[in-house]
Amino acid sequence: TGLMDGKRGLVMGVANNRSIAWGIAKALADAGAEIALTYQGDALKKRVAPLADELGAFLAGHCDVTDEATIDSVFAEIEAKWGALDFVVHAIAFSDKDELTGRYVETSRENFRKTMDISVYSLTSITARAERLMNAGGSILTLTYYGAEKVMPHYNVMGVAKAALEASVRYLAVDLGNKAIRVNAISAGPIKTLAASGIGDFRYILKWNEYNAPLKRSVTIDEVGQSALYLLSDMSRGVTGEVHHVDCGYHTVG
Ligand code: 0WD
Repeated sequence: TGLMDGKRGLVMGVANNRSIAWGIAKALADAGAEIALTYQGDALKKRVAPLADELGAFLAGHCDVTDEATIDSVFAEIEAKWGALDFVVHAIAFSDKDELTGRYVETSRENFRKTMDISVYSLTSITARAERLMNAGGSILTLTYYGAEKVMPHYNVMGVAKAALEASVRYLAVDLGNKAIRVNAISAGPIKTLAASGIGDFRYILKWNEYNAPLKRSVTIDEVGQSALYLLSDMSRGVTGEVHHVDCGYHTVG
């Protein structure tokens, strides 16, 4: 029997088979969970549909988190199909790549707003919907990065957004705690994904982590998936409001 047998949840942020959300979805499915995936736009639908098939997951539709109506429609699909929800994975972030290089001080108001809206507010918006469908024992997980805690080269406005995301995790954990719903984050080490390729000098950051992390390598999406399994399962039922580093130990030395 699997750790996640009988549990059903939504995984948001699969763009392709290199996405962290994909590593998490695979680990959940292997452990017996039933999964729903969303995609952002038709271009990604073509990528995500075959991945959903691979896991026997259902496609809960298009979701652009800047458009509340698309979030509502995803949750309506899930309510119609399952009636309830045990977990949600939020693996979504965006910033204009022209501002993920050079100096933070040059961040534009427009991109600051957009980055905060997509990368921070979306967790709150999704959590509010999830709360209505979630059983006691529900678990919500988001993805963050060490650039929230320390200045990392080129991470800029995304570091400021991740700091706000981590604070959101703590506030949401308090709000939902009396319903026995937990909210946590994984702070993942750098992994070469579509989103990461927008960050200036990403290969250098990756190498720097490999040289300096205690485990002397970078993490994989499967390793993030395994740790996510702990935070999304009843194994971690005493854990909420936590930011758990899955970074080969880099945060202890960086
Ligand atoms: O090194 C890394 N890759 C790390 C990533 C280290 C630590 C944390 N993270 C975080 C990211 O900041 C993000 O929150 O992990 C999360 C997942 O990112 P990822 O797996 O690295 O990147 P990717 O595979 O590109 O997935 C992010 C997806 C988007 O992909 P693209 O590349 O098309 O922007 O977030 C989704 C989209 O699928 N996304 C949106 N979804 C709904 N509405 C939106 C939106 N407006 N914008 C982006």
